[in-house]
Amino acid sequence: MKRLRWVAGAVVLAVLAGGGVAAATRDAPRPAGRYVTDDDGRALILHGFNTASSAKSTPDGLPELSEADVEREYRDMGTNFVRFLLQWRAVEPSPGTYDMKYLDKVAERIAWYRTRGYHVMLDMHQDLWGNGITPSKVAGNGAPQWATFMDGLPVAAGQPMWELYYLEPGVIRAFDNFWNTTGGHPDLMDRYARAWKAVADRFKDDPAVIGYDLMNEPWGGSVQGAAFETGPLAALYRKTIAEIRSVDPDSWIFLEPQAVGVNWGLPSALPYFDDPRGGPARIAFAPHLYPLPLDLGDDYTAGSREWTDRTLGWWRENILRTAERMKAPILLGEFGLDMTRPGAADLVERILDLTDENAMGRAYWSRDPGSWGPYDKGRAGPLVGVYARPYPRAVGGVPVRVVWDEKAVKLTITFDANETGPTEVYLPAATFPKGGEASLGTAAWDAGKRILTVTTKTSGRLDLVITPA
Ligand code: 9MR
Repeated sequence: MKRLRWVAGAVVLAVLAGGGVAAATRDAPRPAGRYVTDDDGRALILHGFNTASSAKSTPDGLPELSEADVEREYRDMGTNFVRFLLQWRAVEPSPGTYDMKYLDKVAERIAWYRTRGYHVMLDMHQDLWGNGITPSKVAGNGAPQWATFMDGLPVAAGQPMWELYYLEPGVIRAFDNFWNTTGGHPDLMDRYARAWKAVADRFKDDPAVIGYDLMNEPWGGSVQGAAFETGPLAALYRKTIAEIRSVDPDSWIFLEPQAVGVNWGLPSALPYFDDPRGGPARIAFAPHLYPLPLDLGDDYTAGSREWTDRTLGWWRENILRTAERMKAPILLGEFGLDMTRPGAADLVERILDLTDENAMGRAYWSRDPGSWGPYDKGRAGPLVGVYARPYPRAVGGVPVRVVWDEKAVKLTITFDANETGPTEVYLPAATFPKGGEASLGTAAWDAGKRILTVTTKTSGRLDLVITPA
């Protein structure tokens, strides 16, 4: 039964994706070679977590997280990035009023990351529009009640998967009113864009804040696919980019495609966006990856593993193609699964390899306690070992390829050196107990942070190989 279900799902996916997949195999795109950069212009390999799903339902919109949690995460896994969840309901509790106390509390949490050298991306999170749309116990979150207009349409309780609430008439109408495809609420998108301006104004000078993820997993309501992505979604992005740039010319802006379909490997139609900042654009593409067989409850084993691997291939090609059109670096903003299921650690490893090889940052969903997360009941689970992986967190040039060979205990970073600064490599204790040796340049080992800083030539293509000291 279960097998039938995913086979059916995969067939539907393959048929839907038909055109895109056929094109994909003819001219498989190459990694974009574009990177999110730090203040010195070094390429960043962003490696971290979504923090945290708990923010969706806390009354104050803050995740359940302490500074000790951040410290533990760094000690255990050496992450350098967090996709930090914000809630529009908390930013703008009533129309035009921005809650600066909430933003101060967000700033306090950002400081926990800043002192440990992290980059923070703020994510305006939503699922199923808002906390107001669903019967209680269902995880709708994000939009404030005042921006939720369901026009009396129902949302039936008891859906077997949370995503199915997206198909309920009340939820669809709430989105249609936001996108103003109903014609009844022309002000809502502007309000959203101005809420982002308030956030950007608050954080534009915070050196840890690398940028803004404008909307989590956009859903078009009754307008779907290319019509949605090039229509209302692009309109929202243009408005919001303009508002943010009116106060903050420097932070990166991360844009997500429609989630449904694209998360499974279908092509996105998201267009190129102009960045009015003056100077090179700082717009990045931030899709998610949730292979359909696993979404439907299967494991990364046997036949479903094969279909999942095909999905990863489609996803890679279609994402690279969209990023090329957008001329944008790529951040995989979410991937994740129940780590206690068979094959789960293998899939995470695969996705880490895929992102390394294709110049993408990544953020695992999510850093909440439980079977998906790194810790369960306070104890480290199987994810911690996989995620504590050697990686160059900043590169003094443009990376061409990063390859972690666990068997040989060898990390190879191929990059076109420029003059932006030294390369910093995180080396976990399990594989590099005494730190690392660099094949090129001069290296300094910080045993406390487990960072090897390598100063190399500043021009030409380099193969920097790191092996255990
Ligand atoms: O893991 C989350 C689950 O506990 C919630 O019920 C659900 C609805 O809020 O959201 C899940 O997280 C999703 C995230 O918000 C968006 N991308 C997919 C994530 C996993 O389903």
